[in-house]
Amino acid sequence: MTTQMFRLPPVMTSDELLDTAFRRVSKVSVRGRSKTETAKRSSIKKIEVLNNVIVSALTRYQKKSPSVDNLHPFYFEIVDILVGRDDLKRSLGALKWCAEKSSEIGRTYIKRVRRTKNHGEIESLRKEAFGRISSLLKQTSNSLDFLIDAKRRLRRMPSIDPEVPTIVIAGYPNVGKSLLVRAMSSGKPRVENYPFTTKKVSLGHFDQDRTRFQVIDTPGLLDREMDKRNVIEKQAIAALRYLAHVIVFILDATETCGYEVAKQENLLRDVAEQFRDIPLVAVENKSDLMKRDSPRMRISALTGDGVEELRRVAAEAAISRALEVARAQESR
Ligand SMILES: Nc1nc2c(ncn2[C@@H]2O[C@H](COP(=O)(O)OP(=O)(O)O)[C@@H](O)[C@H]2O)c(=O)[nH]1
Ligand SMILES: [Mg+2]
Repeated sequence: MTTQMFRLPPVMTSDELLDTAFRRVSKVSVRGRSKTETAKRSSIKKIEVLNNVIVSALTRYQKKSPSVDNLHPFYFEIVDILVGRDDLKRSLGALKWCAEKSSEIGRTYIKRVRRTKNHGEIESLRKEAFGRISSLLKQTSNSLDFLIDAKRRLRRMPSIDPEVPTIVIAGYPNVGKSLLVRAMSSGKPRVENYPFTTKKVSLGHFDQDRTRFQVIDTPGLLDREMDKRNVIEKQAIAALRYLAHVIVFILDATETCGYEVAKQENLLRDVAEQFRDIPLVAVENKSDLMKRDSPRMRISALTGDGVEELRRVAAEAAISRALEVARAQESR
């Protein structure tokens, strides 16, 4: 399974590719023993060059594009959201078709040039071959444009390793998610794109019992009630299912975040429902601001109080979930 980021190769538009190919064609210079032989060899070479430049580019685009089917399910979902896996497959398939068709045209015309006895026909056959290959490539321009656009969209892919046990932090805005990612991480968290939220997610790491864990927050995703979301946001959230080994849900009992506790409890229920099979730890943050008894773990992302204990609990839950996932994959 590919865990690397899904990247497409650089792709040229059909016009750019034709320009490149014709520039190469213009450099062709061959000689034969007679005028007719020179004309034949030159036309054959030109058709070959045009065809080779186009076919090798199209083949390269196709070969260098990672297969969607081998993607980790987290990235599979994200690629599907960002570009649509069916459209992506269709576009790559169109390139393959175009490359085959172009080779076929090239072969046919080279044969015809070779066979002709009529000197005047050589040049017109070459022109015909060029015309047919050019218009074939123009028919594929939509697919090339699609891939160029897809590459741009895929820049919003987060570079997260889905094989690393992952703690996903959820909760309303301003409850302390970002600060907690920072408090739990050994270094400074990285800032990443996540599709369909304009907000950046923080991504940190820590080591516990010689295992590396990653912690990620979810602004714009798991920070308001589920029924307020559109289809795409729901899909973006669903992708988290393949990433999260444990969810840490933050409550802010001080309500300095601006949301009533009752509302926060509703979101907690939503998230628990959405990620039913994934362990969930609910914690109360900002313990430094307010003393109170609670059956839940109390922490302060600001002072670091209880963070060590949370790291231990979350790591333990993440490991058992990771084992469960691995076992489920084996028995498949
Ligand atoms: N006193 C106190 N303030 C906190 C604590 N955690 C977060 N904050 C503050 O709450 C605000 C929102 O925190 P932030 O991490 O940005 O919340 P997010 O929107 O959930 O990511 C910031 O001003 C933080 O400094 C805490 O444990 N104690
Ligand atoms: Mg934040």
